Amino acid sequence: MPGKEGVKIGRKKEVQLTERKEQTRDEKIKVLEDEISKTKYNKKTQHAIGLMKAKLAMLKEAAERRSAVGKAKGDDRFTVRKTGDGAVVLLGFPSVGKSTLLNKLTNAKSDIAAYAFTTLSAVPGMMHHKHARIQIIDVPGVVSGAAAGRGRGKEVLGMLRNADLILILIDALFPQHHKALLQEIFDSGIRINQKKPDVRITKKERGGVGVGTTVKLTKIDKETIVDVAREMRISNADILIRDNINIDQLIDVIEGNRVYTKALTVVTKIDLVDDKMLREICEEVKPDVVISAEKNQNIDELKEAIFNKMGFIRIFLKEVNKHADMEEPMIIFDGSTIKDICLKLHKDFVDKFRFARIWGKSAKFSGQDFRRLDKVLSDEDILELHIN
Ligand SMILES: Nc1nc2c(ncn2[C@@H]2O[C@H](COP(=O)(O)OP(=O)(O)OP(=O)(O)O)[C@@H](O)[C@H]2O)c(=O)[nH]1
Ligand SMILES: [Mg+2]
Repeated sequence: MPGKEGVKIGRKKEVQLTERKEQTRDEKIKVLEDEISKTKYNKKTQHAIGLMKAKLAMLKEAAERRSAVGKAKGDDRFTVRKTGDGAVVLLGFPSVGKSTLLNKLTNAKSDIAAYAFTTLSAVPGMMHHKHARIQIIDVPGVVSGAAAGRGRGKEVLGMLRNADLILILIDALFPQHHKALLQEIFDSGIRINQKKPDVRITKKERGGVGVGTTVKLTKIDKETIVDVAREMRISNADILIRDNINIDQLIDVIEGNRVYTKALTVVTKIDLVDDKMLREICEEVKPDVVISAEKNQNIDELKEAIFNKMGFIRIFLKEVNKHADMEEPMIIFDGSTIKDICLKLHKDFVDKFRFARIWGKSAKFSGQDFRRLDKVLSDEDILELHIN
């Protein structure tokens, strides 16, 4: 039957064509990446770099959309219920010592072995430090190309999106892994230790792209902003910029799905190197803490660093006509409001809230009344909630 044959040939061709299209996209990405890394950034090259980065972002987004098609979502092994005052994810190459560290920081018992990919799912444990309960989550190791889907890369990097803090673990014997890990984090749309840039884009029907600024822009000029926006299919919009942003930050804002998370860099297995080597590694990696989980070196320092980086404040709760409980503070993120405390105590408290009385830095005088749930609290405030 000639008809059927025709369909068959047609399909084959179609497959070949898609493969070819795939290749050309990858090739284009490679060419752009090479070109960007070769081009030195200055006032003259800024516009060209901006356009290349915008093109690259669009190509990567298209590749991402393609690879997401038909992928099973919501793998149970990577679903961890968030509990405690904050969550930390341990990120590193296979065998860097993630599970060994989890077991040292918490009461968890994650499998440890000398071969790669021992851990195959997300394993949570609870760390207790200075009244805070911090959830630590061990995950499988990632490798280069994780963000593009290698190994369980997508699932692991996806977990980072919900973390309050990422621990970037580098094996003392492989400091070169640091750069590769940072690249994977960046490629999965996570920005570490960066403030979300204050840029507002309001799309409109016509009139082209208008740029307004409240600060002096020194890293990108208006022409580049307009052309990067156009390249990323924004042809009519008002862009209001309140931070001295660079090209990457502009692209982040236009793409929109970025996550801004804190991170600490930790060198592991320092018992395997001598002092001189360790100094060289620190020079290269600039870690926040260096540890040996196996030899119990600097584990308390790491706990302290995690606690500090989380940016917690302590709130002492007081019942009406009683003294405040100054022994056990509530631990909550800096910038939290009365509402956040209510939510943490009981879900009904928000609806039943009448007012709160505060002693401490947030109050102008001792025992000041606040009727607004969005009142921001300070470290060591004493809070008396009046609930219906
Ligand atoms: N010398 C030394 N070895 C360590 C240290 N921490 C872990 N190891 C060893 O390194 C190997 C891997 O440790 P794991 O904790 O399983 O590493 P992991 O990062 O969880 O590995 P995956 O789950 O496979 O990604 C084991 O043989 C551990 O005993 C350390 O501080 N010093
Ligand atoms: Mg492990």
